[in-house]
Amino acid sequence: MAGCQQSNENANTTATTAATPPGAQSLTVIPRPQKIVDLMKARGEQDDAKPTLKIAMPGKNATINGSTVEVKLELSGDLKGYLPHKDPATGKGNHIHVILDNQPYEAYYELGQPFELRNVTEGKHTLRVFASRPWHESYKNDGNFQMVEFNVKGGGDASKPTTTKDGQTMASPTPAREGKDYAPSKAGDVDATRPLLTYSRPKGEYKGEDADPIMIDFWLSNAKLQGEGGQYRVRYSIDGGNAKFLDKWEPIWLSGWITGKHTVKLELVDKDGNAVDNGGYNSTTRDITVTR
Ligand SMILES: [Cu+2]
Repeated sequence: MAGCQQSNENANTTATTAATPPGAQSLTVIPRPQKIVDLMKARGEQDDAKPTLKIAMPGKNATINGSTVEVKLELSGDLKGYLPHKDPATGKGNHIHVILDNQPYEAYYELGQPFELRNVTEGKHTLRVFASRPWHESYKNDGNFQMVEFNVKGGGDASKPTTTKDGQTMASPTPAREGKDYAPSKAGDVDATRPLLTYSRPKGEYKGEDADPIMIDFWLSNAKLQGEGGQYRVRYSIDGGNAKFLDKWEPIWLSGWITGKHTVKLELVDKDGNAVDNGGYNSTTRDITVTR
């Protein structure tokens, strides 16, 4: 009996496909990791900061000629020592999450120089920004989020696949700027005054001790969740599995990820569980990879 069961288990676990099937892993929500609690203590008052972030460029409804869009941000408010900066030793630090359309965010560390959105395709786009901590948890105070719409004329070639030139800096007299080559995308038909869920984490690749637990975090505009006196809920599902709900606007940490590819879906729903659409941005699925 036992031997039979064991061989079945082996058969199941070796049949690894591209995406992890639901049920192959059991995820649990765990409290904020001690490592982060300790970091917060070490940071002093910073986690009580109330950053105010404004997009100085591109201007609201501005038209940009060419495929490179310069982003300039103004950070003010009650910062309590909060300052975006990448520590060269650890590669970590406070940073801004910058989101073109509904693509995965990019990290922007040194606000003294512009961040470049490169190879942006022609047409209408949105840009969303908010200040985050070294472990990618966003500040959630009023004022720490801004979205603008802008237009690109003569932009990047949408028919060409985008190649990331990470590490491949062209010879240039000016220091390399932070920036990102973008895959083709366009703005959703989004209304900034309506409920808007902005997907933030997780994204990309998770390795070693960063792969467990993994944080889910998002920004919420014009909507209050049920646990905070509102009518909305955030629904999430991992690897296409059962829907779970978040009724407070705060991050959660999920433990128990198995190695491989996973999908994370976040959606804003109303009190009846119906999806609340806003230009397609309120339902986002990201692929992440866990390696060990
Ligand atoms: Cu981040």
